[in-house]
Amino acid sequence: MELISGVKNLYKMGDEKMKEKILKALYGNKGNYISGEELAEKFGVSRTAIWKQINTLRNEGYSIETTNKKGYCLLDNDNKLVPIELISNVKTKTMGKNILCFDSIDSTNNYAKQIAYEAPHGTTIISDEQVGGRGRLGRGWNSPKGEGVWMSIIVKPNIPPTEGTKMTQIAAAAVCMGIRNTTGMEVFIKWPNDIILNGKKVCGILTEMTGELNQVAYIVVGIGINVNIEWFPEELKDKATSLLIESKEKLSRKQLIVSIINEFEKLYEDYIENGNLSNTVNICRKYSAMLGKRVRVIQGNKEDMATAIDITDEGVLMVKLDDGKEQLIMSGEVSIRGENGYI
Ligand code: BTX
Repeated sequence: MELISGVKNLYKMGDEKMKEKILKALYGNKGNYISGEELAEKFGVSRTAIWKQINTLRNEGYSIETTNKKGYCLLDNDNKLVPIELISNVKTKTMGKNILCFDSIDSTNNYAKQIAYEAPHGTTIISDEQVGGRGRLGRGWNSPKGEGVWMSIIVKPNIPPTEGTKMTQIAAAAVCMGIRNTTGMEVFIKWPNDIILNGKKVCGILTEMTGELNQVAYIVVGIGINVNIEWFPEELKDKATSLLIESKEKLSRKQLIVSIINEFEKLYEDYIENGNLSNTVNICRKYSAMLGKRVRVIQGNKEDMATAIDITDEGVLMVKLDDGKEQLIMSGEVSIRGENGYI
């Protein structure tokens, strides 16, 4: 597990701090040269010290060009996820204002849970790849390197645990709007935690909560989006897709991340500050992949056919069973599948 960089590092002493400062200066001047002399003067260190840090940054994967005369230039590598770049582009108060980026990790949700108590609200963990990505109920989540958004946001809402499932609805609405706004692609929400594109799963959300009986300590909202994945293993081929497969275009993960964090904060604040879930629910209804459709309601060994008829103001799915009875479905209790069984 290698931490590329993060604001957390700013609190470390010496080299790490200097490296972040240099990166920030290069990033602020992206595509242009800054001389070693200028950097050395600016930060009160020798040119050799600057050169040493530049080499470390290069080893971490940053594309930094050097010429003797002009100095150093950070090249625009659109696929590299850099905390400062993401942090300076989000238009939020707290969400995504502390971002940690990893090269590889087991699961961003696992890491988020490890640091959740000390991490500030809104801290976001992103990894280029996950080697132990998780879905619900111990299922796996395929997370290949450089081709997806694998991220977890830590939130600390002042709510009782019974309200925690609303975070999944808020995240689903934010991802749906984020993808629609940045790509124009017509994605839909399969209640409670999947985003669907052309009938296949393009994103999954895994919300994990810790707390006392009456009070949530933290919630980790894990979001996995198949962005530039070109192919899926045999067992996923029929049910999974990516934005690239459907649009035939490589897309910017950065723009997508920034847009989702912005949308997430808006909907989150609306609910936490104003007790208003209606914007979230309206998005979940408007872009529902389920309403009016036939669904299978699976509870333990029991399976019933039904029609999805509404998402309530509380974000709960209402179905009409074939025997005519209406039933409210709480997420986590029951598994809902499309009629064809794929998603
Ligand atoms: P889920 O339980 O609804 O879906 C998991 C199922 O989806 C798997 O059993 C498999 O059939 C299918 N699947 C696996 N990988 C993919 C994929 N890349 N695309 C489409 N379908 C797939 C969904 O759980 C919640 C997934 C959350 C993933 C994020 S990524 C960041 C964070 N960290 C982490 O470990 N999980 C979350």
